[in-house]
Amino acid sequence: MIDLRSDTVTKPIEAMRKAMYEAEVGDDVYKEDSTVNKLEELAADILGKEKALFVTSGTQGNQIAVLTHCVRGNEVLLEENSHIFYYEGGAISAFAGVQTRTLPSRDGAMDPLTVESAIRGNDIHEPETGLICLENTHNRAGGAIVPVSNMEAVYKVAKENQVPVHLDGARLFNAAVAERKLVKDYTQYTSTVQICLSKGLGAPVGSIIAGSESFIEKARKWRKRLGGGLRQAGVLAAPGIIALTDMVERLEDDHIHAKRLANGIRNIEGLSVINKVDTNIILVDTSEKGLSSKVYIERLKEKGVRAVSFGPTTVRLTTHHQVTKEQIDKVLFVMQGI
Ligand code: TLP
Repeated sequence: MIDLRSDTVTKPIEAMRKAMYEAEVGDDVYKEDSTVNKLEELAADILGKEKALFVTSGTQGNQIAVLTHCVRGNEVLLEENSHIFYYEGGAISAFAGVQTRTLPSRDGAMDPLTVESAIRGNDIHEPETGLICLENTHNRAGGAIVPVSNMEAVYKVAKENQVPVHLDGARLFNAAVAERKLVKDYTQYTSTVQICLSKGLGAPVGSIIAGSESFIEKARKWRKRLGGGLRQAGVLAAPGIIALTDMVERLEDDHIHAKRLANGIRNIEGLSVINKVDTNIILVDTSEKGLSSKVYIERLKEKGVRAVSFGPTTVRLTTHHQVTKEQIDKVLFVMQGI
């Protein structure tokens, strides 16, 4: 089976399993796990923030960020197809008691003027804007890179209005590698950031949130309240260190594979690639084949290829470190036959 459902399906490489076995551990709720501490220091440095916190998942990291930044009754501005709005089970309203206000975008980049006009202040009738959320790369926009210049413009507006900015950077390293930038180039225009260790970077579990020292102290308490205070978590942090040190540069291979796959798909009658393919995600429209995404995905599965639906006639294919060039060519062969 060639599994292109997501880059979350990747299994830890041998060096990660070895590091898990050998990890020095302690009780992380007492901040005594030296491997977790090392991962958090490394991540804070890479992300250009004062402190970082190891959390169980991207979803938990985003939720902790909203809980820490906001109070109940706040409004959160976020892109209309963002993961926090679309795929987190309504958690920000369920847990943080905030309401969402979604804004349109072009390939994940919201217009700073639209953001500015959506910010609400202390009028007695209105909810106050507690947070602006960005996502880079943007998943539902097909792994699209939100330009640093756009992030800078949104951050400027946010600062002028004293509203914090949280970045869902689940795949931020994909953007940085594709644009030959540092992740700090993006995170300098955010108050806080969440990055996933368990997607293209290949760790089995975990995410990082990073921000100011006072933010992370409050976030640590929210993590505990949510049951995310882990004990000998060094066994999970150890592969995270390898993810950040050894697995970043190789994301370029995933991007090369994605472009190869997209180019091949463009030559198949009845299929069209509907995203820019900036990074490791390809969105394919199946409508001209007269097939729904569900049926198309079933046919792929029968022939040993897995994908997910991103809409009635949209299929998402995602490359990752367990997909080789030969497998990409095999997928194209399969798709030519459907
Ligand atoms: N995305 C998953 C699914 O939830 C859709 C995927 O397969 O792409 N932010 C972004 C931008 C994400 O894409 C994801 C996961 C998350 C946050 C949540 O991360 P986890 O799965 O660790 O909670």
